[in-house]
Amino acid sequence: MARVIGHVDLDYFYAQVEEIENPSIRDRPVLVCVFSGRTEDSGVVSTANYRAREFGVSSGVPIVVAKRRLQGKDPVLIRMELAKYESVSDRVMELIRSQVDVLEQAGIDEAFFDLTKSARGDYGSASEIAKRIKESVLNDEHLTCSIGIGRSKAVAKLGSDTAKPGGLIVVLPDLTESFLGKMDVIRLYGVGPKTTDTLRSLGIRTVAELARADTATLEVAFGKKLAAYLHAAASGTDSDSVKENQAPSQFSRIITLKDDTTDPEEVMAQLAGAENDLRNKLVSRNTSFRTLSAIAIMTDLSTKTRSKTFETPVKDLSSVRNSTLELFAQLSDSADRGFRRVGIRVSDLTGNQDQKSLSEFLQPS
Ligand code: DCP
Ligand code: CA
Ligand code: CA
Repeated sequence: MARVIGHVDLDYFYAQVEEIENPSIRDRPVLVCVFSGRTEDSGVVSTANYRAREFGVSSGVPIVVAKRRLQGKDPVLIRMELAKYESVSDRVMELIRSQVDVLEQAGIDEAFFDLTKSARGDYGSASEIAKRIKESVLNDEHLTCSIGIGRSKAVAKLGSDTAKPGGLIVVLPDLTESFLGKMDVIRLYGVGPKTTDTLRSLGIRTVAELARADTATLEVAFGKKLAAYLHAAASGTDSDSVKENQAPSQFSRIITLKDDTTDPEEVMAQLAGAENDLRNKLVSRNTSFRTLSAIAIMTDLSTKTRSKTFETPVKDLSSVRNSTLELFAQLSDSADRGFRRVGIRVSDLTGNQDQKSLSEFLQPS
């Protein structure tokens, strides 16, 4: 059966999350910034929406430069809040994971997936599944994304890149060479500026030229392994499979409180959304936990945790809410200052890891 590989990437991710939270900023240039704190404007742009990109403002641009380029354009600058984007990312990944054979997360806003079985090797069916994935991400999270489908990871990634923003590109196996051909080598997955420079020095600029390049020459320049990958990627025959990510050993969610407080009831109320995210994550991964921890980051940025380990694995986080509340009450009793950020962590995970415990293994039922 023909391999059917997909790649999904969310559009202007951090900035899009901010737009969803505050739709009134949609038509203005939106910059998510990492402020380094030395002066008011020191730091860089983490990402920008497409409105801002029209004026040459994108990831990595210093905030001062961005402000100058957007003078008179009414830009919105927002402080980057990673935990928020991670939580959205987790939900999106779970949503997509449920619609594909295998999912391999490759970054906070992107993943490879395999559709070979569910599409039965058929690219028309794969296209339908990809459309449904896009719709579900839009319906459930209000986010737009771009998807590429092709016969290898490198082709799928180039597809989503080319489809951006908001598109879907299906590269039929027979059309792979013509799709890849004229592209600049720097656009290939895994090819950075350094590799590009070396390729240029060898007179190789396009993917087609790389596909035709002499193997021995590439091996001298890059070594056997990278040379083989480059050659395969350029001809769309890279054979690396989509691998489910390693099962993590813990999950956590941390939020910033609206006001510094140590009131456990108030903390629990503000944590409700995060707690629900964590609960759903465990459910969708069919994972239970034995250890529950409450985390508090104080106003002086020191961190304190209190943990409780249950006799038997817990499936539903909401069923132990009293314990979570109790742990925050303990943290509150010992606190000599307010909490700024709070979180819940679950660890000692079991289930869905496809790994039996040693005792189960030794005593087959
Ligand atoms: N990011 C960052 N610094 C960078 C590049 C990216 O902090 N130099 C963060 C912010 C992005 C996120 O990672 O929102 C995802 O990166 P992408 O490269 O996928 O870029 P975007 O999603 O922002 O935009 P695009 O629509 O081009 O995918
Ligand atoms: Ca992206
Ligand atoms: Ca990305």
